[in-house]
Amino acid sequence: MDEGQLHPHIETVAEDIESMGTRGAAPIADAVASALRTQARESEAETPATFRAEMRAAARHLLNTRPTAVSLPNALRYVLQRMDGASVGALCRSVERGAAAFCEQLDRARDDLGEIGANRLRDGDQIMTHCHSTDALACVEAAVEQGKDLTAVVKETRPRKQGHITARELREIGVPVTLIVDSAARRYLGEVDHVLVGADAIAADGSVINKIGTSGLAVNARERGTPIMIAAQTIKLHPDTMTGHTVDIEMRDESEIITDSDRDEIGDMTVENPAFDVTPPRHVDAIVTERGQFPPESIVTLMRELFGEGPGEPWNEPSGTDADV
Ligand code: RI2
Repeated sequence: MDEGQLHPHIETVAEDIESMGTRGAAPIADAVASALRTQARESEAETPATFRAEMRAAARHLLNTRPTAVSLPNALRYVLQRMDGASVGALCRSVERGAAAFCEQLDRARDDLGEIGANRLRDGDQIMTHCHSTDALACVEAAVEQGKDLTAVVKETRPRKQGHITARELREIGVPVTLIVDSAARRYLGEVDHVLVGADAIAADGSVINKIGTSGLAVNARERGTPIMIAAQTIKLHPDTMTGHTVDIEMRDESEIITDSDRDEIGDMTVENPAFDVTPPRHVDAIVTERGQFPPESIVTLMRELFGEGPGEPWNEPSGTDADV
């Protein structure tokens, strides 16, 4: 369909996600589900076929913003798979219902995950964090609400220093924070009781895709005997990986890590800025979800339960010429 029929809100949401104004799996998922709802509400489509085509085009536009954040396609899948009805009105209502249900589940999932994760944290424990994860923070918040005293070693997390957000939010709930540069992590690993991080995606074999630096941290934590706990709602499970697909690692702009003048001074070189890396399951102790905690190797069972043997891609145009399916 003509992308001109996309509601301007779709473009705004896509830009926010691309520029990381909206970031983290749950906020991204919430934003795209809500964007589909706006697209549906404001649609001027006159036929069900046009309405469906508009929704698919909106989804495709959102889909291409951040390749590694699997919550994005999972949110789109959830809403589009529930799009149903014989009239534009009925279709629209089904999208609104789907988006509302999805966003409500997200809120509940975070709380449930937090309660489960908090059970792994004991009074007096020290955690080490990497980047900023609302799911990881939910575990700390729930533990604090249970009356446990925790302290945190917070890695600043180059290049965008999202560790600062973690530090601020931990301070807001009264957790004492020690901020360190990323390369100092190993020095502190012997003192901490848990490495607690989030995930951007979890593959069927239990590999964890998270902010660049997580895999090195996990290797060091293993060597020090520090348990590694991943907090990840089930929207992070990557159903495509059940059929052997690998996860695309987003490469971000070099301007996040070097200024033009520094670059000019150094001279000709290649600069690379991968946003994420892959931690193999053998370095992970537990994946905490809203459905319970799992050893990484058994996450595929949960994935099959939630997604079946392989997901469809509801944003693709159906084959054949009549798009009204
Ligand atoms: P929540 C972040 O990536 C971090 O890698 C973090 O661990 C992960 O998303 C999950 O965050 P980015 O969006 O969904 O900052 O737990 O690139 O908030």
